[in-house]
Order: sequence, then structure tokens, then C-alpha cells
Amino acid sequence: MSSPAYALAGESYAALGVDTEVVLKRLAAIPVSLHCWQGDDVGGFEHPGAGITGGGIQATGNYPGKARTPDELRADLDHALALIPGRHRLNLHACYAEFGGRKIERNEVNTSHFESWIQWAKDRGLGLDFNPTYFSHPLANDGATLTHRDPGVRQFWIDHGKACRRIGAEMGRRLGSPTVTNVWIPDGSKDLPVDRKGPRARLEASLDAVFAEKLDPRHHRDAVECKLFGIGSESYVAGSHEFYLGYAVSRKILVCLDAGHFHPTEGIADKISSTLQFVPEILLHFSRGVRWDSDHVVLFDDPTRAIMEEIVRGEFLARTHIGLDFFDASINRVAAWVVGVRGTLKSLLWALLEPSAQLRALEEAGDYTSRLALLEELKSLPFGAVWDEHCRRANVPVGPAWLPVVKAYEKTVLAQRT
Ligand code: RNT
Ligand code: ZN
Repeated sequence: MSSPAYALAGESYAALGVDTEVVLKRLAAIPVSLHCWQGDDVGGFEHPGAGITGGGIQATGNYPGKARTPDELRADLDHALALIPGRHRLNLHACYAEFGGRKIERNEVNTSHFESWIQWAKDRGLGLDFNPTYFSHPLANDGATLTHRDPGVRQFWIDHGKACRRIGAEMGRRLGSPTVTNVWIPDGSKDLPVDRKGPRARLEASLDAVFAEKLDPRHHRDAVECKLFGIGSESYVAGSHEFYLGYAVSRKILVCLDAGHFHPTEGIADKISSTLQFVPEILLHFSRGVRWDSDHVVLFDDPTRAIMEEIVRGEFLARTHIGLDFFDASINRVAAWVVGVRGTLKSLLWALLEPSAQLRALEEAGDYTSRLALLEELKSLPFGAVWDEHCRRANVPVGPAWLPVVKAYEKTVLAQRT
């Protein structure tokens, strides 16, 4: 039995030609890739006390209770996943490898270092996504990795990328769902570089070496992520949007669009239909930049909805991998996941509930008055009742009822971590 509020909401949407039952079925089948790094401030477990060093990214805040071990991180993820409707994916970074106390270099990582993660994902029926880690490492601390002037350092990072692609493909094979392995490097310059060309030429050659091995697309996809600037790379980033767009188009691989990686008022929604005109698929990093690429928790807000509207309107869902990229250390980290994933899913539901046939007909008829009027009226439809029904059917808390669950977990588990 559906709730009375949902039954009424269904009638409102039906009057506009939208079948909420069809929408809820579609929504339930779309996975979001949860980023593991929200749980420990992008620290990873390569060695005790690991944390972000350099790389132009930074987690701020010191809220107590961050995961200190892979087991703690997995427990926190389980807790978050139980409060989020649907079946999703986990996005891992190479620095979350488990070495069992041994010292393993990044160019030597292999699937055996991710066995516990693969088993964890398998037990829960989740797919995995993956990322080589090109930061928080002595050989990255001068701000260069794949663009490095020193061929030896470059080779080290090329080997890391190759190793990670193999791990990604193996994860995809074992879990029966292709892994997207996303390459993001921090390489850039704090102050005005004289040579902007050299690092980009080296980056192209390094990427070609990383991607040289052909991997089965049934198990694996490659993505490259651009960025405008970072902390310490304000004046120049080698892997800019133009660079990676050109690279991905010419190699027919995925472009990763991170919502925080452009000029402060520039959204990524309008980039989707342009990019997908020329590359097979895209990866999205949902994030919320506040005045800069600050990686705040994703919300059910205008920019997030605009991205989802584009994906749905363009019928791009099958060619879009939905990922998250935020890290807030100033609030409960499990709650951050729950807020961010629920906000992402709400935005997706919002887009799926749009009466697209009607809006399109108005546009094609040149009736822009009605198009604008209808878009505005949609905002006060009983959206919340449909979202609540989705949560109810997925057996997760409805509305703010998830919050006391996280608060109890904080008291019994997180607060005990010192
Ligand atoms: C950095 C990129 C990148 C990272 C993660 C940790 O600006 O957005 O995606 O945030 O790889
Ligand atoms: Zn990102």
C-alpha cells in the first residue's frame, strides 16, 4: 500500500502526463558511485597517519570520529548505505589499498591489495570504481607527476596508472560490472609559467603510455578529469578542460566533469550535451564549490538539478556515470554521505518527474510563454511525497528520520575513536 500523500501526488503528476510508478522504477535502477574518501578526509591507509599532502586539494575541519582503518571505513559506509535508497557503487582511490603492514610502492600496487574491498563489494552486490592516486606522495610533492621533467619520476607515475587500470579491470571482471578508472593529476604551477606547452606535451605522451594496454570494455572504462586551478596551482593546470576534451575525443575515452572544476559561476550542465556529442560516455563528479572548488557536500540545489535535467532530457542516462566528489571534515562524515547521496538522488528524481513530452511540444510549437510558465509551476508540485515513497519502498528512513540513526552511531561508535 502506498501512502495517501503519494497517491495524491501521483494524481498531480498524472495530470501532466507523468507516471510516478514508471519514474520510481527508473530511479531505483540508477546507481550513484559513493566516494570512499568522504569517510576519512582523503587520508587512505598506505601507512599509519596518512593524510592529504599537496595535490591542490584540502579537507578542512576536525570533527571527531573519522575512520582510521579500512574496517572502520567499511563499517561507516555500511551505516550510510543503510540510510540511502537504492543499490549503488563504491569509488575507491589507490591510496585505500591494504598492504598488511608491508611497504608497497604505488607503482607496485595490484589487485591483491584490494581483496577486502572487492569481497566487501561482492557481498553487497555493489560495483566498484577506481582512481590512481597522484597526490600525497613524496614524488608528487613538487607539484608534478605525469608531466614531470624527470623521466624517472614520470615513469613511476606512468607505472602507477598502468597498475591501477589493471586493478580496475580486474574489479570490473570480478564484480560483473565495468569499473570506471578516473585519472586526475594535480600538475600545475602556483605562479606564472613560461612554458605551458612542455608539460602538456609530456602529459599527452604519459597518458598514451598509461592507456596503451587494451582492456576489455565489458570490465573497464577510462576517464580523464580536468581542472581549472588548485591550491598551489593557481596560475596553471596542465590538465585543463581543453586539454582533456581534446585528449578524450581523439582517444574515444570518457571525460570526467567535476562540478567544482570550472570558473565559479560556470556550471557543468550545459557541457553534457556538447561533450557527449563527441565522446562515448562521461563520468560526473557531483560536488558543491562555495566560491571556489571547496568540495562542500552536494545538496538538492539548482546546479545539481540542472545537471540531472540535462542527463534526463538528453536521454544520456545510459552514457553517464554518476559519481560524487566532496569531503567535509567539519560535520559528521557519515551524515555528509547521507545528505550528499540523498541530495543527488532527489535531484535525479526531480528530473525524472519532469513532463518532458509536454515541455518539448511547447518548445517545438514556439510557445516559450507556456514553456516558462510550466517550468515554474512544476516547482510547487508535491515532489516530496514521491521522494518519501521511494525511501519507504526501499526500506530506508523517510524524511529526517535517518538523522537520529546517525546520531546514535556517532555516540556508540564514532565518538569512541580517538
Ligand atoms: C581534485 C579532483 C579529484 C579528487 C579525488 C580525490 O580536484 O576533483 O577528483 O577530488 O580524486
Ligand atoms: Zn573530482
